[in-house]
Amino acid sequence: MKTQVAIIGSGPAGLLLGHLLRASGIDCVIIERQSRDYVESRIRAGVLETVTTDLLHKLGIDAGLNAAGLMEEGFNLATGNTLIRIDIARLTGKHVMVYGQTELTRDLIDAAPDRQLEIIFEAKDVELNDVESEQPFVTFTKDGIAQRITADFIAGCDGFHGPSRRAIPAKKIREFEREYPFGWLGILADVPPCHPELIYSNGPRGFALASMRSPTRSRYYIQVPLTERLEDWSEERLWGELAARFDPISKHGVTRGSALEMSIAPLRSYVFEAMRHGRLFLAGDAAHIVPPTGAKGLNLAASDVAYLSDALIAHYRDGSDAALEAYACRALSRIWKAERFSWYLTKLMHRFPEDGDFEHRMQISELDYVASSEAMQRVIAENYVGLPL
Ligand code: RFL
Ligand code: PHB
Repeated sequence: MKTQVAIIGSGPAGLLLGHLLRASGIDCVIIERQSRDYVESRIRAGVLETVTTDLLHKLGIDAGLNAAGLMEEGFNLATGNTLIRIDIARLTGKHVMVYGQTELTRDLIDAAPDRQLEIIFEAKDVELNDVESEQPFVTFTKDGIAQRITADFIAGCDGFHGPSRRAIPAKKIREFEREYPFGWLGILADVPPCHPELIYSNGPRGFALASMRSPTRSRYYIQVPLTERLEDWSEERLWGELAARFDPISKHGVTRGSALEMSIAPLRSYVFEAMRHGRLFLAGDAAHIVPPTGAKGLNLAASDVAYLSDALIAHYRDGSDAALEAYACRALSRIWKAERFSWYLTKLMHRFPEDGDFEHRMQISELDYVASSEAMQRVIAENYVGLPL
């Protein structure tokens, strides 16, 4: 089989890229390791920047977003018993949308057949070959049969654990990494949110986040040590912890309900500084990871593929490779700024086991400063809504 662009991975990066290329008449195939059911049921991000929602509107795959997305004009940082509202609408003239990655992924997969975007699910042993040549190809097995797709380009959109990054020789790369000594324990439940807008809290019991998916579905997280296992947490214990943190500061208090999902995710900052090698281009979590504080991961995947699709379209339409040459540099400039903001907010809002009283007072003092300074609030708001492309 032959195509113009072979895309590895059907997460947000691969799906958005596939649709953007198809909208310009470029042939592409998405090769995904997991089943459709698995991909559609992963619970992850919830906050979309304008960069991401603009792509959905441009593609016309926005019925779900228009019907169920919640416009957020502000969010809150909290210390102990005080809420600091960051009025993003007033400070930036923009907003973010609460719309789940799960729903966004489902919308993009549902829209694929009508737009002749082929997605091959359950592709095993995916390998990238000859990426330095003019004729790279991807091999895999599907239903026990060996397959080979030759392409002009390969887009590695296969997340942090996929094979694309490893197809780049070690001597061509630089990696930057920071692992955090804690994870986020998350719960999703069909209960009304405790507060009209998100709350990121750094209280005496550690970090917690109150988020939502809809007026009847809540998403909460708390910071837990990396040694903690899911089995250590009954739903009851987690609801008790959330109530202790959010009842004093939220408008409605925490409503308990049975969990639709509970999981622990480690926190990491990571940048892989070779987003291109020959005819292979990386996008999304395949090339970088941010801690979820600040909600940047999915949005960075979207901005990467906005740059990459423009560059591939210029190649096919105008015969110009200038944008392909500039891709890594343009994408990394935005990625590093999002890395900085996610790291900053993570440092500000979590309890680090190695920190003493002094560092904690520094956090409290900085939050106190944020509460009193519109300039500080504007910096946070500008980063939260997403920097321009
Ligand atoms: P994905 O979503 O990981 O998709 C990669 C796809 O590649 C497939 N794959 C392979 N396919 C073929 N062959 C192989 N060998 C393969 N190996 C892997 C995978 O099955 C998968 O389908 O990467 P992508 O597309 O780059 O998207 C990135 C986002 O998913 C990620 O950055 C966000 O979820 C991060 N994130 C958040 N981002 C936000 O912008 N806002 C948020 O509010 C937000 N909250 C979060 C988050 C991530 C979290 N976790 C679980 C890490 C909250 C959490 C808890
Ligand atoms: C979520 O709703 O899952 C969410 C919201 C904000 C974040 C991270 C995750 O910063």
